[in-house]
Amino acid sequence: MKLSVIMPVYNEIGTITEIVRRVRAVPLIVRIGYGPENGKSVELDREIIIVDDGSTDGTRDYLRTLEGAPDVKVIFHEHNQGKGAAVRTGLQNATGDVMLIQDADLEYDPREYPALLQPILEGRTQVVYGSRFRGGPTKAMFFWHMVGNRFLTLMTNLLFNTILSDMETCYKVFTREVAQQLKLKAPGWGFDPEITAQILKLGYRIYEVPISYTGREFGEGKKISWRDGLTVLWTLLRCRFTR
Ligand SMILES: Nc1nc2c(ncn2[C@@H]2O[C@H](COP(=O)(O)OP(=O)(O)OP(=O)(O)O)[C@@H](O)[C@H]2O)c(=O)[nH]1
Ligand SMILES: [Mg+2]
Repeated sequence: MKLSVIMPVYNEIGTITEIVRRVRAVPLIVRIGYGPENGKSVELDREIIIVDDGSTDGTRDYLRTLEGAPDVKVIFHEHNQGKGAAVRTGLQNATGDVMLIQDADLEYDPREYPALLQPILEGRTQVVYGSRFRGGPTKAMFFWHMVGNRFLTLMTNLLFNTILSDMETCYKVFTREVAQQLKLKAPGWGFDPEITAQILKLGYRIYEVPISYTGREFGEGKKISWRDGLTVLWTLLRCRFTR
């Protein structure tokens, strides 16, 4: 069984080397099942699909040094298109049985992959989201970001009759079967609401696993702003009320 880590990257020269190191370093050993010795361990193969979204800060030079590595596939977008477009390119090139989205900053911790994979490998679900709001250790960040996050997740729950705690999380993990049914088109920040809406409309229930979160400061490259929240809200409504 193989995991495809899909990594969208745009101007992340400060973190790209370290995140690639961390993704490569984490053992993909997952404990599953009950049984006499508390189940068995399954080890997954991995491929890392890195999609550079038109970076201009030197990220591309580093990524070129990875070309030819057996575990990494690097794809370069000619121009910046947005996270959604980068993830879509990644999914088109992924060959794994399970897909996992990994941002190229250091806000999320790859050591949590086994916990995220376990419900899928045990056959309990086809989709897992890592939630920053289910009791994991998290760095306390900005008040208004929390309000925005809660509001957008609440809207998702209202529109699609579910009880997610973190729709906007980067850690979205799903099987190839789910990936093949997605028809993603939002190029930018519409990615998270669009994929969530499509998954829920297909009838899948999302399984949430608590994760840690080490948010970065604006000085460290944080780019999200309140305007992006409007894109998310609009995407939720579009996906709910159109086909
Ligand atoms: N901001 C931005 N990120 C992109 C784009 N294309 C790909 N990405 C990548 O998408 C991932 C998410 O972007 P982030 O800027 O970290 O988004 P976020 O975590 O919601 O917000 P901040 O970390 O607060 O900026 C990162 O790996 C980016 O490098 C793009 O056009 N703009
Ligand atoms: Mg980030």
